[in-house]
Amino acid sequence: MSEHETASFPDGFLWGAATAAYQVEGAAREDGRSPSIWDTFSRVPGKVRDGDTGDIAVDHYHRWRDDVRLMAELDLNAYRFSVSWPRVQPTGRGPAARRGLDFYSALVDELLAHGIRPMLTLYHWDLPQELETAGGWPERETARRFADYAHLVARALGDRVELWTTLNEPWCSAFLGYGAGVHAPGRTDQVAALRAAHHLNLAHGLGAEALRAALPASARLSVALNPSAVRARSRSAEDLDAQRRVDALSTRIFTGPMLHGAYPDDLIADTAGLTDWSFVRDGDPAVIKHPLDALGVNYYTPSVVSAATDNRPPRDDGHGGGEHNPWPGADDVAFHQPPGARTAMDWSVDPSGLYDLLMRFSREAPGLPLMVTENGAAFDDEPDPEGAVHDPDRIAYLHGHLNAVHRAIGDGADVRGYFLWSLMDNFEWSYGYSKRFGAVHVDYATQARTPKSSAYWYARLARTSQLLPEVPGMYDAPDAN
Ligand code: PNW
Repeated sequence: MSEHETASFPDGFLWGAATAAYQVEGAAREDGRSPSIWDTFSRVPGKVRDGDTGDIAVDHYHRWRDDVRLMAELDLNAYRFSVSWPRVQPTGRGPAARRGLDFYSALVDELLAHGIRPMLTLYHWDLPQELETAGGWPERETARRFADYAHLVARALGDRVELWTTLNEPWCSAFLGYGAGVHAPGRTDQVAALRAAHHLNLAHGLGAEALRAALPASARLSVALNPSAVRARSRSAEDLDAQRRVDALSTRIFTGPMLHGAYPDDLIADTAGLTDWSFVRDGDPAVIKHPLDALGVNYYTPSVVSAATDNRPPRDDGHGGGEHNPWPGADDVAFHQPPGARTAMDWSVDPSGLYDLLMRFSREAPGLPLMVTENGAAFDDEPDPEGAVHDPDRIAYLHGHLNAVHRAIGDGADVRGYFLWSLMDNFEWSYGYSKRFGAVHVDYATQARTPKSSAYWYARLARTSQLLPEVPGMYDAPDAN
């Protein structure tokens, strides 16, 4: 099957788009919501571009009905969103905030009324600030709090939501949040980051147990990871070792315990100079290995690494450009810009990384369905004088990556769905509103939503499950469908 033929996706394939609570909701102080670590962090001068915050974001907390209508108009059959922990359990402990839960309950009902399957992520980085003040993810207690929160959400929404995801990208939470300090809570302590990774793993396991106990048997549990498609710059033993180490720190630190019930020996050896891992207690790996119904893969760009043997300039690995290393114990690994076209994030476009990851997990975890829980690109999209937003670069990006997904399915990977990041432009973490990942353009002054060409392109795909060979310019108007 070549890129010049139409590619058919399986029946029942989920065609979705994704968002996350802090990135879209706004309404930061409404209905009893308390601050999350991102409310705090975004107020620290210099941490988020232009001093942006999620206070208003794209006002989805008030515009959700219109947003669901838009999803329906775009023929999506699934929507991946996250629940804001501080909105439904403001201090991270104790009883639920009823009005916060009511918001998600109404959202779920509206999605179902439009034939859109909700996929709910419990944690997309917005830890209640009170839990961070008590120590945050480096502390074991936070994992127990998460399980309690998971139970509370499951009891409220479990009768209608079938697809559950515990965590989104725990790598970012642990290593960008506690190691590099470029994400909330902005700490720069490599041991704290490793402890955070373990307690996020434990939160996943305890959370999965709590979900199972509260949900009907038909519920499907998953986690969304951002595994690295990491390549060595050369075949030298040193560069291959750099690749192995980054693979351990980015991916196997999570898939080891989650899929196989143990941390990789090489990871423990590589980090022996930092920690003896005594924060991992007997029994933890068995909890973390709780059976999953799907594995979510978020993918944007590959990495290229080498051993750094000389004095090199400050690292630039595309993780926010901070001065603190998000790779504990790997100060002697250099990151290089992979070849190819770049997005507005300066991330290189290379769909083969997605293919490789899907094939890897289909071999590593036979029988475990896969979902592409995020894939997409930021470009500098602006409306033309008529108000239309043409984004041929995004169409090309999506087309290439969906071809990679199709090729993986043809080669035996059991991929059940694809979620475009993102439904609409939103708060892009430390980049604020400066990076637009949406298929739908948002005018931040008016909150007007305008589907970009890529949204119409994707709608056609969602409607037909047929990926056509690329014809440049074909989707530059809504009526081109
Ligand atoms: C993911 N990195 O974030 C998140 O799940 C989304 O919330 C986010 O908007 C999207 O990808 C685009 O960035 C990432 O530095 C943030 O490697 C940073 C990195 C990876 C993913």
